[in-house]
Amino acid sequence: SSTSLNSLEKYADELVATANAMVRPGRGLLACDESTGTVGSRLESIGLENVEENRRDWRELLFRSPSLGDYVSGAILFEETLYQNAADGTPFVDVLKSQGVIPGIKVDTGLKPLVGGVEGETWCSGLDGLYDKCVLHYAKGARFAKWRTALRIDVAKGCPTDYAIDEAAHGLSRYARICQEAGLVPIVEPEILIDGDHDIATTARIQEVVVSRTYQKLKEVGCLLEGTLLKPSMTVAGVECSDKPTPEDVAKMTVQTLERSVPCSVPGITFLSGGLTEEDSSIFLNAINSIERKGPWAMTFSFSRANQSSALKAWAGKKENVEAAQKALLARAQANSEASEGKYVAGSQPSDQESLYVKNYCI
Ligand code: 5MM
Repeated sequence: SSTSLNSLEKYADELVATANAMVRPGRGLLACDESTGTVGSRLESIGLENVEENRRDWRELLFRSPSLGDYVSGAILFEETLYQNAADGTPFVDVLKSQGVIPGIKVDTGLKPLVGGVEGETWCSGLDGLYDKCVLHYAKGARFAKWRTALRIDVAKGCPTDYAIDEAAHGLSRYARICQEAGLVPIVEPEILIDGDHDIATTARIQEVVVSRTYQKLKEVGCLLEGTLLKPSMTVAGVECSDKPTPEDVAKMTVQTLERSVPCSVPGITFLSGGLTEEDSSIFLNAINSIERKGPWAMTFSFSRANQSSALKAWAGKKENVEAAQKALLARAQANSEASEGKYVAGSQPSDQESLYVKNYCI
């Protein structure tokens, strides 16, 4: 490989400009980088077969939503989608660019069992050949990348183990540095799964360690933090915890956790939705942006399920429903855009109230 370890200067200005453009006011990210299996279960839920044409039609519906760029600055794509064309032959990259949406690419190759950890712990794969793939993705038009690693909380079993946290931080830092060498802004995603009955204070305590360790490693490998983004989970209680925090509790604990662990050189924090409902995701994001804080970063959305769920149902795989589905997507995109500025009025946009929680969302 032609990787040079000292070539960050080549892309430094561009990385910083891209990262800042992605979190400019009122904008967030549409995560639609479901791997083939995951998008397949979404399509199957509306009675469609998991074939390339259906995956293309679904993504085309999303990308052609009128004025998507008013709310969305970037779309995270699976590799198939980055290199795919719309039905009329227009490359998806061009469809997105014409909407003012920056194409991005999921470059991790999935979670694997962490041998030596506690049963159920995982590590994130994808470093092999990563630099050369990033060079190709950049040439195709991608300007940022994503790598999701997931940690579970199970206090009785000692999870996450130190080993799992170290491995997560190590993988994220190596990925981030490699992406920057190739001109892609790395989105650093250490997800804390919501599975479990732990309280919000436990999540906060563990997340603070995970995020702090991640930045320690990012600094060790010489990442340009101004050209990175963080994609964390919001600091919530486990899904089975009987003590449900209010949106104000979530906002307070999320901001406190991130203020204790994220350097101020990072331009933005783009939250995942992690199984929260569409409306809760927007309400929590709005609360986060409504309280006083010291942290200087933009705090916005990078939701997958909480951006797409009602749109998918409205579509139901039928041509005549495309417009209704696009309206549903734009409703949530607008809600989340408003929430990113602390201006969302709960219930002012339609949502499906269904739980989007998927047990053990890490395989
Ligand atoms: C869209 O799903 C992404 C890829 O997952 P798979 O490789 O398992 O298909 C996932 O990384 C997603 O971007 C994040 O989990 C955020 O999505 P949510 O639904 O939690 O907002």
